[in-house]
Amino acid sequence: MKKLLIFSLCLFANLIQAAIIVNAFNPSVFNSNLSVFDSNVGITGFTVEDFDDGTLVNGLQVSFSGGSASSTTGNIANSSATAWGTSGVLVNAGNDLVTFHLTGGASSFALGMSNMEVRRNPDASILVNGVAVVTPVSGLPEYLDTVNDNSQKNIYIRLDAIGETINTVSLDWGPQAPGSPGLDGIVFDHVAFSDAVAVPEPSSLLFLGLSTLFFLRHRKK
Ligand SMILES: [Ca+2]
Ligand SMILES: [Ca+2]
Ligand SMILES: [Ca+2]
Repeated sequence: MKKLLIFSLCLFANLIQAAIIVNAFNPSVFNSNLSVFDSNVGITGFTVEDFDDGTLVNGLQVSFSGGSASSTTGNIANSSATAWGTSGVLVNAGNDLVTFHLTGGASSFALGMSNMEVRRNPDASILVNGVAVVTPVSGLPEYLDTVNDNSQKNIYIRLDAIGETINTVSLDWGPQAPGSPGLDGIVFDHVAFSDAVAVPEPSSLLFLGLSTLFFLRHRKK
């Protein structure tokens, strides 16, 4: 019984170490009433960056193709057709890797993506803390791409961390498709995140389990 309990605790500690839950939403959930949209995708109360200027909200930085992280960027465009919030958007501007840095950590992170083209970069994937969690983005059933060109919202994704902190979220284009007309230009918008929550270390969970065992043993006597 004791061995089983310790084994279960260790298993539990392992399970909560690396869980990123991917919640994907088809563009049909978009609503120009942003409080309705935020509710539809589960980000009510989150901190939101809508890219109406080149200054990012506190807690968010961005880097391009392995460059240094910055809280300001010039890669801003205006495109109400592809925006997931107000009309300003972030563009990759010829870079095949874009990384969002959560400087204080986050328990959830969400973003809208538009202008994706499978014909250019079919393997575009999302990494959390350097580990791939969605490969490829276009493989998600909620992904919409009817024009394979630069005029459409493709998908909104919310990532929820269980038992870990999100420090970085990267979009990695992967290799270009054979005969591709060039690197895909992608639009990001309505990036949202919630503060990190304190996560108990696996060792403290084990300590808690052993303390409980000790308590149970002594209660029996
Ligand atoms: Ca916007
Ligand atoms: Ca801003
Ligand atoms: Ca594109």
